[in-house]
Amino acid sequence: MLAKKIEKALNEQIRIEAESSQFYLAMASWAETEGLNGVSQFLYQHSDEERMHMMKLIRFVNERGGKAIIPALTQPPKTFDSIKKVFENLLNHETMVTAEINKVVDVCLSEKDYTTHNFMQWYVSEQIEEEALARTIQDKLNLIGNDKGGLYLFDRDLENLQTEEEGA
Ligand code: OFO
Repeated sequence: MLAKKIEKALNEQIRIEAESSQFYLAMASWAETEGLNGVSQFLYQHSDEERMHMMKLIRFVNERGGKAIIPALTQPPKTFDSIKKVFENLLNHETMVTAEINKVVDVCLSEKDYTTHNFMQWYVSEQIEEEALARTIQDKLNLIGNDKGGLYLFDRDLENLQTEEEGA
């Protein structure tokens, strides 16, 4: 049985993953309307991954005798200033998510819930990867600056990345 504190922390994390999914969905849709197909595919997939993160938590809470709460969603931004801004937002968002995951891990330790602590390790590793990827993309965009040709290639690279992953 989950302690109330743990259940609360996990439900908060469910909300955060749902918000992440919505946020990236808004970015993906905006990028698509800007003709950035590679970027939008990347972000659509990222949005799907966040939904999967939320689902894993929902299933865990319910399996452990708690009650998962399906959250209301806030409206994400409708437009973004630039592709650079999109990925800045993404990195900042992931940094915030990492801090939130760490808070859940802290609660697990203080409540001595080693099962949930073990379950949360998947999220700890996932955040390392997500932050690293977001930083790599940020570095690329900094190199490109305002070069339109560079942005074109960047978009194509992200498109190819998706195709490779789908083929893998
Ligand atoms: Fe769920 O990992 Fe990103 O936010």
